[in-house]
Amino acid sequence: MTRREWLRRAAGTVVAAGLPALFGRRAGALAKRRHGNPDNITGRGSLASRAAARGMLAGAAVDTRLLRTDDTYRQVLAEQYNILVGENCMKFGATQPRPETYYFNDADGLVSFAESNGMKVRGHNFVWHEALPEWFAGTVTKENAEKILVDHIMTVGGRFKGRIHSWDVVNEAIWIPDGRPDGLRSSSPWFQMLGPDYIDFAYRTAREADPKALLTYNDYGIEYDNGEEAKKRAAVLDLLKRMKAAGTPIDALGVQSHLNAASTSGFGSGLRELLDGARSLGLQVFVTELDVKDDGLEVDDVAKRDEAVAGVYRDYLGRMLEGREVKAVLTWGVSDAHTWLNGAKWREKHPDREQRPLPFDDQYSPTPAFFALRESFDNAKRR
Ligand code: 9MR
Repeated sequence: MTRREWLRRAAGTVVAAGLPALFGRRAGALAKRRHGNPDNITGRGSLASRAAARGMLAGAAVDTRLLRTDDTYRQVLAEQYNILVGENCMKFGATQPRPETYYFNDADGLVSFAESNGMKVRGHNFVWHEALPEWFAGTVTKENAEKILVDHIMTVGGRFKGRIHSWDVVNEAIWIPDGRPDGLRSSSPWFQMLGPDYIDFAYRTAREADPKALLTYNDYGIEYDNGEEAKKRAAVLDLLKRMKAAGTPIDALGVQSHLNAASTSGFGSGLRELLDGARSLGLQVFVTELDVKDDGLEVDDVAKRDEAVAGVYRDYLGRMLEGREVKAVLTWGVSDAHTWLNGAKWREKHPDREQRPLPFDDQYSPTPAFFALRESFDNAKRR
């Protein structure tokens, strides 16, 4: 039996036996060995329930292939979260594979799964320099870019109108290495076609497409206390300030939170600045893509690496959830078996070792990060 077949069978057993989802015999034994006797992690023990008790949302990015094919995955989603986001299914390239053709099967599947389980959905994303369709480069010009942007936002936003908690309207528009004083990513095709105004324009269009969705600006590399991230953080806050001053409709800041257990930088005044900055502009804050890389750790022992990863969850969320700014925490994926961080490119230091960045391991057993995440909700003030 290959490992994959074994995993599939093990997952099947859990579901078929109708046992409390994550505690099939094997998963339960593993969880016990690693974490002592785990208390119930479903129902009132779930992430969703602990987050809700503090007026927050707990969520994860969803791989729609797994949503279609993996019963255990669906069960974990339904039990653990009260908000979902598509890891890829709502991106430009996924929803508009040809200039005149939109594709919504995957995104529709996500939204209906979420709704039938009483969960909210984040939209990710309308405007990004990545995940563009192949036709984009040869078709989009300075003359037609505005129309293409409007069509895209009105069509995709319109499709899910009234059903989206928050839309990441513009994603990752700040890139300090491009050298502009305002920090804008001038290498983005959107910038090159439309100039810096594409940002405000996209938000105004998104408001029209779905007036109820909270319009979010989402970025990464703004979490740590170090010079590089401090510059990016300041540029993000300046951008938000300019947008607010211009009357551009924006409701929230998404802090992606792709963290690194081997980082030599810590968390502190930078996060405070970010949260204070957002609050003073009247913006909500969402932790949108939390995960913790561990390939830089010079330790092979899994338990030790898991503890280090959990320590980062605890430290980071302890600070992020200290005040009342953050209303939602989503991880970028569910189980270590399916994380972008296990793509070859992201395992530079130890390419032979799988990363363990998420709250569930590859057997869907809760990891120490799960418990750290749950405790962070428990320790937070009600909002
Ligand atoms: O995890 C996503 C991966 O599967 C895609 O190939 C990639 C390109 O579309 O995007 C990844 O998700 C990114 C997210 O959309 C934006 N922030 C960074 C995430 C990780 O790269």
